[in-house]
Amino acid sequence: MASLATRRSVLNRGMMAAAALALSRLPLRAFGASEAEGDVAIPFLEPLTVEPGKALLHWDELKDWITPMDQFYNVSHYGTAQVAADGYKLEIGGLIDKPKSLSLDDIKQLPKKEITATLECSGNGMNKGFCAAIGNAKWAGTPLAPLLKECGVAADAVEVAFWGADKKSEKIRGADYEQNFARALSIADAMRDDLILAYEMDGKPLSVGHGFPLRLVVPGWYGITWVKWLNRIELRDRRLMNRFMARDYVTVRGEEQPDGKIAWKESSVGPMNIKSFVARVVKRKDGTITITGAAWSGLAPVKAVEVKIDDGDWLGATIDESHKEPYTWRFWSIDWKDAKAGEHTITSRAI
Ligand SMILES: Nc1nc2c(c(=O)[nH]1)N[C@H]1C(S)=C(S)[C@@H](COP(=O)(O)O)O[C@H]1N2
Ligand SMILES: [Mo]
Repeated sequence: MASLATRRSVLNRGMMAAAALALSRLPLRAFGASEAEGDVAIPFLEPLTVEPGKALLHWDELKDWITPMDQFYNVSHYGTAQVAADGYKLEIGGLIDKPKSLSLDDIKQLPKKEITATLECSGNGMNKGFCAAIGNAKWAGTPLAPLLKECGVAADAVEVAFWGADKKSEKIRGADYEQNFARALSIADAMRDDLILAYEMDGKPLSVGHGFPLRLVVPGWYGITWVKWLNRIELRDRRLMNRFMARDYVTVRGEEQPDGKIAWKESSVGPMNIKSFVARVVKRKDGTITITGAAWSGLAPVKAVEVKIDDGDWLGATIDESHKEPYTWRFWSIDWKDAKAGEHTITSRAI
């Protein structure tokens, strides 16, 4: 999980997904429902492989803005926690005036908010075998900020830690410590008005794998912060420096200093970086090649997507305006009219 960026860079380059295709040599696969009759998908020379039975995004079939549940990835570092709704409690404690203990029904009585947001593992795109750990879903639950305010956050609290029910023994300097999964946010980040404690995904109760009965949803931030099986929220006066804050999910980034030198800085993963991906290539009846893909970023919206074929110029792609929310991926497409038979490389970038 390393990224290099300098402060001077003008464009934020997305993950440059290069894909080679053969326009004539590979057998053309017949194509599914959403395309016009006669369209044929052109397979990539280096297809992304998805392990059978594993829920991962099938990029080459990308057409649903909301990711089908059976393609929605899972990452669970300490295995899957089985939490019964019966007897479940969310404890809110630490540096607050009024600690709370809420059942699932108590939480469902609170104001409900829906937000469609793209969830991506920060490791997504690290290597060819891990390019499909992303999905878009409609999450519903209760907003976090009013609940924290109601509890009365103490003046000396600096951080909010979110604990999951899943746990494992971690070795720290030679000794073993049982640890629950946890991530923390600064008070300011936790008080954003669009964070929710979600109990629904796409209109249904969260599945066990996605965090039943409750998970934190942090729109625009990488998945690591979206704590599943959430059962404790704790206000703290010192920073949590556990495995998932301070050892793993730490990026190394070169930042240009005033003297022009690069200083390497490590920081905990936070908002999502801008990325784009070439998903599908389809040959139309009239010979036009339509290239489609997705682009997404964390807190700032995607403004444009550009596509390059082989060593050609960057060409502006059309962004689908019918499907957008502030924290969701955007689908894009571009038509290529004068394609010659042979192998080609397609690269996309988002701005
Ligand atoms: N309790 C808990 N929450 C967790 C994790 C975990 O291991 N335990 N993994 C995180 C990571 S790294 C990611 S990418 C997302 C994945 O969410 P999903 O499994 O619902 O797709 O959950 C996050 N929340
Ligand atoms: Mo992740």
